[in-house]
Amino acid sequence: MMQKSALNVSKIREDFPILRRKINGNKALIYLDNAATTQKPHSVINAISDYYMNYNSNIHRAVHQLAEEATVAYEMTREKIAKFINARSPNEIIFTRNATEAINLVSYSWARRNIGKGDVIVITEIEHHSNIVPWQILGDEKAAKLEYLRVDDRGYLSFQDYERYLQSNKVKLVSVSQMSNVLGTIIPIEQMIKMAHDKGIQVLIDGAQSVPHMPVNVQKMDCDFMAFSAHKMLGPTGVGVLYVKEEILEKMSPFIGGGDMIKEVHKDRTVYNDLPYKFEAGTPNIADVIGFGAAIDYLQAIGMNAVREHEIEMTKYAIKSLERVKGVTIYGPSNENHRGAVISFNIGDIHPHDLATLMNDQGIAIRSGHHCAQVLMDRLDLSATSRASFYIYNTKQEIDMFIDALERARKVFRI
Ligand code: C6P
Repeated sequence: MMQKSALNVSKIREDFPILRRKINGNKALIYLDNAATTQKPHSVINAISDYYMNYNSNIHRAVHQLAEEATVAYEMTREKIAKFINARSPNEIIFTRNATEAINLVSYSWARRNIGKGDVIVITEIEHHSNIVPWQILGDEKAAKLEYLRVDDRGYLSFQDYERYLQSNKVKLVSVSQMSNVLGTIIPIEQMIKMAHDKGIQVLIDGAQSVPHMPVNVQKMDCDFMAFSAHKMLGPTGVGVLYVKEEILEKMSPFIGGGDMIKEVHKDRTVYNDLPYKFEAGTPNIADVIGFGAAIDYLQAIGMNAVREHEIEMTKYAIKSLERVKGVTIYGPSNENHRGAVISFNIGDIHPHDLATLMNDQGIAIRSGHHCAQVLMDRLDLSATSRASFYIYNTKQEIDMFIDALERARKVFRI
């Protein structure tokens, strides 16, 4: 079957060596766990090994040629990311280990100064644990309150609740995920940010699931902070990004103290380095930041509008196909324009771990469990779901094979 797609998927697939892997002896790998982490193209793998083979060196310190080359490559990635999300300046881009650390950086360096007793942090019921636990820790420490915006069964937010919290004049921070990693729901964050800013409240966007899958423009959405991870967008593990508006970053306290984040250290005082280095203490993950630069190049070359279009097409096809499977319940918005390419579902009373194990027998990688979103699971009265999530290299043929495998599983469990 010819595939209609905004992307040349068969050409893209050639760039990903792992897609030639066999699972369980002879089963072609069908990788549908992209919300957890994506696969890496040759260009990313090569950029990392090129650094280690040809110019491995520490950065920002020495004057020798290797150090100069490594520094330029590292800083080039910062510039590429700034362009990718349309930040005003590369100084607004801080490298972290992952999205989780980026959110924690905001909680330690900004929120501990700006949130106090009786203040309120507003998050939502769809949040990943990474956007819940840091605020619980802060709330316990500062006697601040954490409020959850309720969502309906499809993951749509209650704007009435939101309006009510904002009116209370106690809210100091709104921190929301742009796209749910369980339901796929895309949150209308531009509207949320505008409403918060009208009250002088800062907004953090957890972009871990959105930045890899759709065009994201931080100046247009006007968020104050945004966190995301390289490994969910073709890049290596161990690198995350925190975007912060420069005027806010200038007033933030350091996160971790040590080398590279300082200009001068004396017995009794330290002068911190310029932005963004003040927030990057110690030797960073140089090789993987450079690898991330190659991932950004790859995504820029195919275009984020085309990525989003391809995923809408895949999601629509997958939902239609899944709906025909007897006993299936699909969670999240039914309109593919309101959601990303992540589909959580259950079939009858088959436990998601059992289903994922049967899928694996057939070479198909899906995720099962609570997806680090237990508050949402409680809200939906579920202990777990199965989850299939797509990216640029997935095809409708793979979805057909996934559906065939589900039908076989259904028979095994007599559903
Ligand atoms: N979600 C998933 O399978 P890290 O682990 O820091 O790279 O990303 C954390 C994170 C934050 N926010 C959202 C919305 C996320 O989906 C994730 C990671 C993975 O759904 C691993 S649990």
